[in-house]
Amino acid sequence: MDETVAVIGLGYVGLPLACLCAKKGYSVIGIDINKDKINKINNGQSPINDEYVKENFLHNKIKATDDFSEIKNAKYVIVCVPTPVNEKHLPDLSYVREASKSISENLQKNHIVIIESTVYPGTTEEIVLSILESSGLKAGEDFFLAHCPERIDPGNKKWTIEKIPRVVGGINNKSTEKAAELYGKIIEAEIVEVKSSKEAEATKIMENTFRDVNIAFINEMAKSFDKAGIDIMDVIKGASTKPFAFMPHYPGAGVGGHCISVDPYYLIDRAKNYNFNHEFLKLARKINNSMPEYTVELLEDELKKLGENIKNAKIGILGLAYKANVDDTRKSPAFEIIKLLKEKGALVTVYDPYLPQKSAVSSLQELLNNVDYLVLVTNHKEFKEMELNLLKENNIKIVIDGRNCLDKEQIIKLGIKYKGIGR
Ligand code: SAJ
Repeated sequence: MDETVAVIGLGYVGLPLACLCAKKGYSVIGIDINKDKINKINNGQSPINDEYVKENFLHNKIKATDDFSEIKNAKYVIVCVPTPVNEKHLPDLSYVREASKSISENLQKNHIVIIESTVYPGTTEEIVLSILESSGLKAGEDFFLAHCPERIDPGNKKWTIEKIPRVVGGINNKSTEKAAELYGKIIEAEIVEVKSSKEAEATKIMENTFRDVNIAFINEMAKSFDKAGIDIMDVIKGASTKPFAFMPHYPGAGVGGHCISVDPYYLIDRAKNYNFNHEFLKLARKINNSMPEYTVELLEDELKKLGENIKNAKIGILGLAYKANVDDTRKSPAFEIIKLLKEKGALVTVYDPYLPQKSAVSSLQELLNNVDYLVLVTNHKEFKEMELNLLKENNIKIVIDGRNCLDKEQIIKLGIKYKGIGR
């Protein structure tokens, strides 16, 4: 087998990985179910709006296809398919199962199969392994199987895929070694081998759950400080002067994205299997899921102070994306905020410069012409840098700053009511 890498799933994780492997000299077979994506890649176009991909898109070294039999020509088969939760917050491993089945039908001796998708601890050695062994080949001997959690941070120019350390754990030592060998060649950072695929799966879940609980902590502090009249951003600035043991997180209108708002549910559900109740993780999810409603309540409080009613109030939503300067709306809190406002009879106009096709207007000025109140949900640089006098000129009466990213003092000086989350 030549040094060919097959990447299954060409999204925010798989496509950067495919580009990195091509950049490091591997032939790459990119497999996806989306024909439009396949055609775009084979025509030299990136199907996603991702800086790293745009800069490293060696499309002539990436052959995109939906034909799984192509993996027979590869040495490595890396699975980067989505692992969402359903509407009941339960893990949905259907994509991983489907990919494993398709791989199993084309599995070859000495294949090195690596799962990068975020899954709960035990998935690789319990679910994936048995599907692959239905090929008749023996895991750990005839083929090798490991987990190496993805650590992509879309839009992060400093921590690009080749710069981020990786953790690798196999279903046996040989699998760990063989998988680690690939990452040692493509990643310019530390590759850490852990005891098994379970420890590798648990590493990713823990690092993202750590973030979720810390965000929930600061969100609860923000709610408390709102009542106490304390400016939490000032307090975070103060606490951040502590050179050890404090790690700043920031309150906001909610926790979106396909990682932080999802991964904890994978562990919460898995732990039921061993009769453990993750009450703390559940509480953190509950707090973070309450932030969209909290943001709407802040607006209602400010409207009441002006003697205004939310019904028929003309409200502008700044930002649909789940985080700053990306066009990704997965699990964005904006959707819950819009839904709640509409349920209360408000007239909602959405503007996100990264999502023109999902915006009701084509510019900030057009938005300001049509609304009386603003709720900022995404701290895009366009909003952080906007000329605040524009708000005064367009008679904006209230600004709810869902990411505490605007100049509170200047807005108040303009005679506009300002409320942030915890300030
Ligand atoms: N958020 C807060 N307060 C914070 C940080 C984030 O409310 O202090 C919100 C954001 O607005 C967003 C959500 O949480 O709605 C998630 O933000 P994020 O910065 O964690 O962005 P993600 O979802 O892209 O997380 C990725 C993760 N990377 C991987 O899973 C490989 C995460 O582990 C990283 O920590 C994160 O990027 C990062 O640090 O940028």
